[in-house]
Order: sequence, then C-alpha cells, then structure tokens
Amino acid sequence: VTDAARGPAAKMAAPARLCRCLLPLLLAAMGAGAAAGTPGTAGCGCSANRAAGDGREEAAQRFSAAAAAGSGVSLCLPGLFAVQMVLIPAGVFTMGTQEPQIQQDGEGPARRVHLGSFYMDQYEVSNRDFESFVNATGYVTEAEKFGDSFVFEGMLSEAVKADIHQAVAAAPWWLPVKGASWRHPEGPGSSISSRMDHPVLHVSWNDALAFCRWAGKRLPTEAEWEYGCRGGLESRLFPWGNKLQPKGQHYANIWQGEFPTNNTAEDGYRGTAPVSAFPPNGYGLYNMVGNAWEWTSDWWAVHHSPQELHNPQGPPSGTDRVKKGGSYMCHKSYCYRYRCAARSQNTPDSSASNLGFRYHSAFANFFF
Ligand SMILES: *[C@@H]1O[C@H](CO)[C@@H](O)[C@H](O)[C@H]1NC(C)=O
Ligand SMILES: *[C@@H]1O[C@H](CO)[C@@H](O)[C@H](O)[C@H]1NC(C)=O
Ligand SMILES: [Ca+2]
Ligand SMILES: [Ca+2]
Repeated sequence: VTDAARGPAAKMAAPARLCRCLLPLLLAAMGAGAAAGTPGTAGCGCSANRAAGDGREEAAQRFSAAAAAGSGVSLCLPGLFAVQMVLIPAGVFTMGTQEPQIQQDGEGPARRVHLGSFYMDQYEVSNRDFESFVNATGYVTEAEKFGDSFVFEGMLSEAVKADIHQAVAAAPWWLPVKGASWRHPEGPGSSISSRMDHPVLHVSWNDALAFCRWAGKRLPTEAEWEYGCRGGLESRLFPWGNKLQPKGQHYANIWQGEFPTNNTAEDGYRGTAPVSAFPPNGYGLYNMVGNAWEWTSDWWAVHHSPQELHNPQGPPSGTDRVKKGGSYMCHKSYCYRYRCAARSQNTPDSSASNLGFRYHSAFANFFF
C-alpha cells in the first residue's frame, strides 16, 4: 500500500457551473431535503451540543422551505459565487472499517456500498459563499437567534473568557460565547474580514440545509461524503493514503502539539485555513479531513448492517446528525477523527467554531 497512489486529480476534476434557477424548483417539487428533527443531548466528548428543544429549529425549517420555494429568480442574478464542483464517478467502495480506532463511534463494520455518480463541491463552504447567501436572503443563523455559540477556549481573548461561567463538562475547552456567530467566530470583536476564503463556522445543520436549498443543492449523505473522502483509494485511513505526512509534508489542517494547551501550528494554521489550502485528493476535493467538520444529511446511529447497500441514506430517524472529517482542533491523542471512516455527531441546532459543511448535487448530471 503506497501513499504515492493519489489519483489523477486533473483528469477526475470536471468543474461544472450549475444553473441555480431550475434546481431549487426541481428539489422543492421532489420534496428533497430532510424532515424536521428533534434536538437531543447526546455528546461525543469532543464537541458541544445545544440543550434539548425550544422550537427554534422548526422556525429554521420553515425558513428553509420558504427559501427553496421562493428563490427561483434571485438565483439567476449574476455575480453570485462561482460553483466549483467535481464529478465523482459511480462505483462501489468499502465504507467504514474493520479496524475501528474509536469504538463508540460506530466506525465498523466495513461494508460494500454502491453509489451512482454525483457532483460534490471541491471546497468547504466559505465565509464568502455564506455571505452571498445571507445577502440574497436575509437569513439569520441559529447561533444568531440563540444569541450564542460554542467556541474553543484556545481561540478566545482573556476579556471574552472572563465573562463566561459555564463549560461543557466532558469537554471543558468548549465555552458558550454570547454573540459568537459565523460573522464573529470568536465572539464580539472578532471578524471574518481577513478570512473570507476560510470555511464558514457556527452554522447548524438547519442553517446548512437552508443554504443548500437556496443554492439548489443538498448535503451529501454520509456514504457520499466518505466515498468522496477516499478519492478513489480503497480502505485507506486518509484521503491521500495511510501515512499522515508523506515525505514530511502536511496534507491537512489538524492540531500539532499538546492538546488543548499547546497548538504549535506546524501545518501553518492555528485556526482554520483557506478552503483551497493543502493538496486535493484523487477526486479533486480539498480539506475533506481537517480544517472544518462537515455536516452530512444522515441521522446518527452506531450500529450498521454488514450487508451490501445501494445509495444508503442512513437511519430513518434519530436525534443527532452525522458530521465527518474532523477539524483544525483534532489531535490523535483525543480526537483521532481526521480519517475517512471516522465520524461524530451533533444535534441539528448545534453550532461551533470548528463546524461547517460542503454540498453535493445528484442532479447535475441531469442538466449537463
Ligand atoms: C454582501 O453585501 C455587502 C453590503 O452590501 C457587500 O459589501 C458584500 O461585498 C456582499 N458580499 C458578497 C459575498 O457578495
Ligand atoms: C509547545 O510544544 C513545542 C513542541 O513540542 C515546544 O517546543 C514548546 O516549548 C511548547 N510550548 C509550550 C508553551 O509549552
Ligand atoms: Ca493546524
Ligand atoms: Ca473539512
């Protein structure tokens, strides 16, 4: 097994500009998108969830539906962000692993999964992309409605920290910060102006869904995400192979140094990196592992059938949504989740300073 086996990115990559006028209408007509969920309180030890239900999720769902139904015209306006998607070929792959590294996460068993071809965004959704969406729709994220969001303590100023009196018991480095949101990732006084090409953060699953509907897309299923992550390689740990740092090079934005006290930023980034940083995988996808966690459309469950599956959509219901890929905060010592088979979860209304998304379209083929 060699790490030189990275696929021919250039050949696989077939950037497509999608017509964003027809797709939302098609998706709305087909009833695509997820059903409203019930917030839960399950924790994974490496992230923070909002406490159970207060009805705001339903409001976000209504907004999403309205956005999907009414956005046909605004999507035709020129000057919106350029969509960079790559065609992921149909195929069969091994999802999960027979050698789970984190037992309680349900990384196994390895199972054969067949997928049709689809388009996937090359990059995590950036602050610039999200600002286009907010400019066009006036969308208000759940973090903004709740008035707070979770921020990693290591990124906060002493002034902001002095004001906080609660933390997440299982993960005390997560602090709920008043005024933290996608525009103010480290709370009031912080800004994204120098980070427009970095992944948007503090977006809940519901927010991500609203964005995707506006853009005429949807979130990838966990299977699609993992297939994309593997980049055409079979059963490797990372999108580029089994060795974390081939030839000593960094291939992802994770944590170097002692977590959570000493972030040496050997890979060049203490927090997030631009969505186009580091080499792409064999399908031309960037930062599938590390940088920002990415929401998927699946409900969370830890028991999987070993049976062969075709285009699996995940469990029919649940309380948490699956997120994949790990983030700039991941270190092998406590969160070895920057692997394609790794997974974690949050309630659909949770948001944090390391959680974003990328999108997917099954329908692009139909038009191009
Ligand atoms: C959003 O609107 C603001 C104010 O008009 C503008 O300065 C900014 O460039 C817009 N952002 C995007 C991504 O178009
Ligand atoms: C952080 O870790 C690096 C590398 O192990 C070490 O050289 C440095 O002294 C540490 N810094 C602190 C503040 O502990
Ligand atoms: Ca880093
Ligand atoms: Ca990522």
